Amino acid sequence: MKLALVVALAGTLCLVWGDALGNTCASFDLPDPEVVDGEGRIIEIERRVLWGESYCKELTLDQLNGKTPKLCVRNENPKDKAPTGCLRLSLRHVDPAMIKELRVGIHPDCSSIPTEVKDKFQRRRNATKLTPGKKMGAIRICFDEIPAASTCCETEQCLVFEAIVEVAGVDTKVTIKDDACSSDEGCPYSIGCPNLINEANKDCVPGCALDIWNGTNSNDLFIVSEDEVNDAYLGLFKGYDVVIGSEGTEIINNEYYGGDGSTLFLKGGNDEVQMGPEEEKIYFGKGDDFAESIADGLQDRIYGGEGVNQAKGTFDIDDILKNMALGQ
Ligand SMILES: [Ca+2]
Ligand SMILES: [Ca+2]
Ligand SMILES: [Ca+2]
Repeated sequence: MKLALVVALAGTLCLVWGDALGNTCASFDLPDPEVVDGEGRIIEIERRVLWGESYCKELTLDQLNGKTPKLCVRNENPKDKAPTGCLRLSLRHVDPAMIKELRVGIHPDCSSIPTEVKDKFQRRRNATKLTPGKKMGAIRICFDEIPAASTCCETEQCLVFEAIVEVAGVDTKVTIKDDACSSDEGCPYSIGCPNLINEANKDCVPGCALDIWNGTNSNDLFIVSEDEVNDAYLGLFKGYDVVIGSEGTEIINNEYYGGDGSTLFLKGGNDEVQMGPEEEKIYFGKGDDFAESIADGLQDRIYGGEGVNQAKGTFDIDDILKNMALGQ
């Protein structure tokens, strides 16, 4: 009886305590991962993970040295084959020496952003408080800082950003300039909870020197580690898929399946992508890379990076190709 009362009291206290402290995106359990791959084989996936959208937005700042300044949002580089749970926001084409202050916040809803600066922006960085040797080009925010009343898995949140940049000797407040954002500078920001696939999960036929990584028919996050000996062959299947590649070779097959889109960060190595009928963003790095496209009526973006890069197949007129030569 006494024990039950203590447990009940502790439960109530926890609820009150939880409310007082405020729950965050990191407070809620994520759904169980998928149990079969896109071929219907049973595979072991340990868990889902929170993963933020990647995008770049223009700023209320004129061109600097002929380039358009942008804010780019990325998930931090994974550590130990898993996401860190934090996002990194960096200013492109702005000299870090010009940046006086950076502020970022993410809230559940663009219509109810707190007005007080300290509540509106969960993270703030000021140039006057920098440790020596550090630069002001970027700021981070983590899922355990984003207030949440329920799970953030597959939700659209609201991102707010401000910077103070010294332009021609004058401290200037800079915000995001984008049609998709609301007047008080809130931008829609999606948070997903893909299956984390961080190891090969299917044997290749004997004598084959590829490691096969099969995805599921839902959203997957593939993280290929740098210590892979063989080339990695990845089948993404359906869903919205993200691949964090390695400095080695990734061969991506998206040709037959299609899905809700994919974003591929393939880094170095001679990487190859057979593109599918979906909206694809491909960031190749160093190395001689190859993409084969099909015209699907959706805007794809293919960035070749360094090296001799080639694109083949059919394209839509609004596809963006950078550092990619068109082959036959
Ligand atoms: Ca998938
Ligand atoms: Ca690679
Ligand atoms: Ca390249």
